Amino acid sequence: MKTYVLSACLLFAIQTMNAQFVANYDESKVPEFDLPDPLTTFSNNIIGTSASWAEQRRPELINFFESQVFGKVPGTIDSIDFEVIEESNSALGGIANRKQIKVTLRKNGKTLSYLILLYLPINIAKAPLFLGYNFHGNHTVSNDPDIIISKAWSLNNESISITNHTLTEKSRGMRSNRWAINKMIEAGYGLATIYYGEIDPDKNDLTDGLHSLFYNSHQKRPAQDEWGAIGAWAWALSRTMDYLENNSEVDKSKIIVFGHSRLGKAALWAGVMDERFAGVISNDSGCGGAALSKRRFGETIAQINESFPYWFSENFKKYNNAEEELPVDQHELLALIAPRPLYVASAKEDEWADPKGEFLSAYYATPVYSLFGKAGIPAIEMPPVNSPIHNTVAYHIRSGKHDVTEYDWEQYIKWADEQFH
Ligand code: GTR
Repeated sequence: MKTYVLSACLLFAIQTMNAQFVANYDESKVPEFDLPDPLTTFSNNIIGTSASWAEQRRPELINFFESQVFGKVPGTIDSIDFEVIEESNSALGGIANRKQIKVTLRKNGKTLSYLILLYLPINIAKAPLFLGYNFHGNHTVSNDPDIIISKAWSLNNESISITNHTLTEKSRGMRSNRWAINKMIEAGYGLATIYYGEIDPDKNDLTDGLHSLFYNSHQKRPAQDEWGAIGAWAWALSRTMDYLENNSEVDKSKIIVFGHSRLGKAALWAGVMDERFAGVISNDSGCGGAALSKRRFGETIAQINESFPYWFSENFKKYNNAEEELPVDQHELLALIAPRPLYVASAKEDEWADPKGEFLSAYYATPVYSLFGKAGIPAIEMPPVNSPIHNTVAYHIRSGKHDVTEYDWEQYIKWADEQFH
């Protein structure tokens, strides 16, 4: 009886603790931690060449992130079709071509469809391209009246007129501030974007969306080491690449995958798993993205798994309040992108995402880039606000909040010009 009372108290205390999670924003309270060396294998072999990185270290790190963090993809798709359902050669006031492509995935007799919205600059035979998810429907990225409105479930967001989990005409163009499309097109880049809710609705329910195609007849959830929502979002970026690499107007050697916040986590994971992506941009991706978990600054593993229990694999929950047990950290996720160009960006007022942890992660990924003779982050001191470092590994911290701004896109375009043109 005593034991029961004690454990009930303990349970209550833990629940209360979670409900009242107080993020640490005090640098002096960051715990001491040992950061794993990306160039030492789990069995203590030192990696000294790019070949041994590729043969020994990269596979074991991928294996860890797959089975313990984002989760494995349980198999392959039976078939995939691409159909251009709408197009124009005079979009955005005549500066771009537009295509809307319906992708249909089939498995186990089930089907999932989503739409790619693609803008390409006119008069460029093969354009480099940014590919990234949007949060609230393709029609929110531009005022373009011909963008098809998704019927998929959406998180509500009254600031952009989304209620009843339904996307409507009211929010057309309301997120155009996050997508500097004219700047991209004028600089000679295309944009491909997808509404992430068409792949897996962002709610605590893994019975629907992409996961359900892969289930056997009685299954309701992925297995312990299988994908959560982020894994599904990342995987569909690769299916989108399957289309883009066969579009003759796109330069398939210059497709840069981009994502903000939770979708930045997905972009990083897609960039790791699919080496067809020539570059990766993580905008304010935070915990489970670019930020080091072991710092426990801002959002922590326990907190993200509590708020979003369906984002990562079940296995990742083993590390709730046990970051010291993790034999990896997120700098190694970044290192898995090497030698391809990688941009990590933070925002000064986005402490929840731990800007310093995002910076240090890029810094500690640098030795792997050095193995390939590529320049990363040269010094451990963070650069001042709005003073980007543009190397193969790039970083900036801009003034302002958790967001994607014109400033961010100006930097990404400038850096992409240096890396890819
Ligand atoms: C927050 C979450 C972050 C980040 C963010 C976003 O609620 O805690 O990890 O993903 O959402 O996606 O905007």
